[in-house]
Amino acid sequence: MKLFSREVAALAGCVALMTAFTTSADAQSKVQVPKNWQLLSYDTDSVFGTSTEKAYKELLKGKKSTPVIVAVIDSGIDTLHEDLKNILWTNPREIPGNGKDDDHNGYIDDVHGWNFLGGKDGSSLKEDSEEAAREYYRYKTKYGNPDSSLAKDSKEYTIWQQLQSKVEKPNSQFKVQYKSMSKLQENVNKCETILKNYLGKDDFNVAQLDSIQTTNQDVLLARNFMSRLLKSAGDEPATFGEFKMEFDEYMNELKRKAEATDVLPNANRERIVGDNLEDINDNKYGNKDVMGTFGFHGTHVSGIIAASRNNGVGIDGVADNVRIMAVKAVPDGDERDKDVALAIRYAVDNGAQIINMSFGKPFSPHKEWVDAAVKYAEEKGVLLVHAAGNDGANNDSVANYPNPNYLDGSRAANFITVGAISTGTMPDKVASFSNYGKKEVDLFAPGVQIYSTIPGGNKYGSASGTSMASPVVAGVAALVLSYYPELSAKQLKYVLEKSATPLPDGSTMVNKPGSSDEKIAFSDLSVTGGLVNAYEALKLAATIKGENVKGKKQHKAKVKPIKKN
Ligand SMILES: [Ca+2]
Ligand SMILES: [Ca+2]
Ligand SMILES: [Ca+2]
Repeated sequence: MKLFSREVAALAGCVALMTAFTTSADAQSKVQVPKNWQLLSYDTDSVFGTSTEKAYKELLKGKKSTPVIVAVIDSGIDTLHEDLKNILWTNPREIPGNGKDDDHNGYIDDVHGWNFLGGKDGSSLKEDSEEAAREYYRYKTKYGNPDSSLAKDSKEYTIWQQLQSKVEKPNSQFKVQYKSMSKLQENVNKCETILKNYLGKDDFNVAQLDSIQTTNQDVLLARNFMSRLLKSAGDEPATFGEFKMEFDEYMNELKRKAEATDVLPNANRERIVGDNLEDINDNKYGNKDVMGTFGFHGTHVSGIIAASRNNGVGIDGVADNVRIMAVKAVPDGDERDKDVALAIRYAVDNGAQIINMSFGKPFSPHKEWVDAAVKYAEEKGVLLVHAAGNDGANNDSVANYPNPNYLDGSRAANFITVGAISTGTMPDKVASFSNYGKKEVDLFAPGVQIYSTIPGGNKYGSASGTSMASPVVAGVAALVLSYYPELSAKQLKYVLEKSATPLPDGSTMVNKPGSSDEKIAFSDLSVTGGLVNAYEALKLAATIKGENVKGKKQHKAKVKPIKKN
């Protein structure tokens, strides 16, 4: 599952309430922060950003860097976006569009990456089920019969009971919720049609709505309804189109949960992708379409890492010498262990040095496949950066996959798990949705109201989630590696974590994620107790003798220089 936009869930709840009232009480307003707050510093800007701009100014002027390939395993990327097209990885040995696998890596015409959700006909799997529903269905055939003589004290039976309480019991609740939200969705759609016709525009924002003057009662009602709805979404300058995309995603999630026990969880996958889901060696499926139609999430994540800096348009990514490799493996719903494992292997085999993984799920039926891929990345010196999750949960006690804990009991040394902090000026510095864990979450990074690239014609917008915090860290890792290319993945992890900064004295107590009023020391929420800091990481990297001479040579020759605009 993609780990962002949880605000939409809250929003949908608040909208449902709001529609029941007729008062014009303003929805909660958000603190205005600079759009690039994740790059700023506490000492100069009073936000808990990464001190990236400070690092460029004070540490990196005139220094040489080496290109770093960062794979983004995600929902696809808008490869035509003005702020991304120049920083995409291009497979140097693949001739585009000739229907041949020129570099013999098993994937035909993989120019900017690969789509493991692709079908033979060029289409893509957008909607997949959730892993809990897939597991529920699998176990049901075994344990679903109440007369079953299977041992009720086995470990499997315990999992079956968990699945029942996670999937079966809340199902009727989700059905009710989906039904009532569908009514709201109908209203949204009706108002959308009225307003688009009246304004003669494909999209609109709050200011445009508020300036409508008319005696047409339908238009007035639609204006009032929509204006309040968008204001409650908070994330200014949200356009209706932006809101609609997130709202639809929320509705799809609700639908998946409502239908979890009624539909065959593998049907879509089998129809569109058609691989053998139980065979990891059946690995040459998918297609070249890394863009597709649902790349909001992957496009946003990629911009955070590496959107072209100082090119006069859009935003600045964290790192200025990165090539983004697009590996599509995350649909709406939960990603498959098989795709995750093969996506990691694809990235490693094609030269990625860092892999961003802004996704996660509570069950992993083929963890052995993912473990083997993580181990493979570890052997090849590739750093994995993973989002901690958005359930406000403690990862030390709640499972969140993938994770660095191998089934054999050992632990991956190339794996960083990232929690999200909020804008520095707010009292709740830790994002209320962020997962945490003194053992399982390594550090925190900005993950609320992050402004980045979105697909559909050189657009930009804000999103929140540990999905946004993870690429901030991947970006800082890439920045450090590009100036210190001899660092191994293990050293890179050490540098980022060792240099993570605590909250300043006097503000170390934070709201505990997932609770309404409990406080906790920020230092107890992660292994390092700190925030990623590019400035401190680069200073520390300068003092370390790198051990990765081989890796440097291996990747250097494969990358073309970035075209300047
Ligand atoms: Ca190929
Ligand atoms: Ca080709
Ligand atoms: Ca830019």
